[in-house]
Amino acid sequence: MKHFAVLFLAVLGAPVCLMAATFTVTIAPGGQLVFSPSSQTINVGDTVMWQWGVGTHSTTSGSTLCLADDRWNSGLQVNPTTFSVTFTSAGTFSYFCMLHCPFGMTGEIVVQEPISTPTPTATAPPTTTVTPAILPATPTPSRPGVVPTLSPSMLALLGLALAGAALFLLKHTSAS
Ligand SMILES: [Cu+2]
Repeated sequence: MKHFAVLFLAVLGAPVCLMAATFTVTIAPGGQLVFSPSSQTINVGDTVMWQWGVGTHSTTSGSTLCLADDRWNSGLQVNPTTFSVTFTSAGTFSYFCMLHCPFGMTGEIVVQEPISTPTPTATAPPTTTVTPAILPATPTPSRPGVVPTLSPSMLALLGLALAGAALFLLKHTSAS
């Protein structure tokens, strides 16, 4: 669905701002000491929303050795609680539950660079197109006899007309 939207935007040539998505991770569904899913892959700019299930838990960023790294920490919460983090850089971010990390209650968020970021090709320098005004116009033949577009019959007609005009002028100049 998201990809269709992105494609649609790309086709339209609209400025590509990837539509951020929100992924839900359930904390201890049914009271199990797990994050579900334990590994969630998202794109940069997406948001993960943790939703508390059964029991008291936290989502606390840090290594699987249960050491917090202070990227985020919901603190201990119970249902109904949600806690959201928007990821603005790529990487793999581990986290755990403060209470149950020793029981293996850990998870990770894998943040990828968006796969299809069409680089805007419209920014190609438009200065490469030479403005036609600067170009010297193709010289038009100034001699009337060599106009190549006239067919021989047209030339004959023109000759006749010229001859007529000459005769006409000759007649009038001699009459005066
Ligand atoms: Cu817990």
